[in-house]
Amino acid sequence: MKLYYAADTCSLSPHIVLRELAIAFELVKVDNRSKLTADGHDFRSINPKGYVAALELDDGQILTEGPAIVQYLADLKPESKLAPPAGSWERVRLQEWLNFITSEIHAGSALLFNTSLPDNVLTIFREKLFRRFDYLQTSLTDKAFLMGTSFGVADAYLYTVLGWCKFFNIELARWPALVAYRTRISARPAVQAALLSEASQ
Ligand SMILES: N[C@@H](CCC(=O)N[C@@H](CS)C(=O)NCC(=O)O)C(=O)O
Repeated sequence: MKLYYAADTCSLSPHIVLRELAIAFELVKVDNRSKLTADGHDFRSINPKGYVAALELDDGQILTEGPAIVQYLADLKPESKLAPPAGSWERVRLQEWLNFITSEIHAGSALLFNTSLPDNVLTIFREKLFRRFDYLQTSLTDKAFLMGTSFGVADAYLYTVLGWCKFFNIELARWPALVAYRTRISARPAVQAALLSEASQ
């Protein structure tokens, strides 16, 4: 299996999941500006959407979209319990979280990277994002992880996108449950290993 990734992006989420599951994989860096892979291929010929993450399976199929990739990976090792069984009500709850993260937090934060937008527009997007953080603060006040007591794929994703606050000068301390959540997840060996390997490539 190969994971196409770029540092400091959403591909950290499936990267963490691969390491949590102890699945053998190759990491291939993508230059998101030139769209070239570190081994010299045009990334768009691998993923025509032109963005990371992309997972190449051993049979050559390419799977894209972070929420789909992490669920696919978790289902390879159901005993890891990184996702509830497909078809269960709990799995629907996981999908509810993944969709919230992708559409509200990931997409909502991505807008803030666009510094060509006027300040008043960026303020509107920031305030909308802050309302989503308020909701997360309430949700994570009385539980360690999004799905309850154990770490799962939605946590790998939320951890990843919350990490972008440093790029927008958003002080996460305003949401103490989110700070504690990030600290808890940062301490996981798989997370440390993923961060280290992305930083050293
Ligand atoms: N819908 C995609 C979005 C992926 C995405 O936004 N990737 C960003 C990095 S976080 C990217 O590679 N952007 C480069 C580009 O769009 O050219 C997913 O959820 O996987």
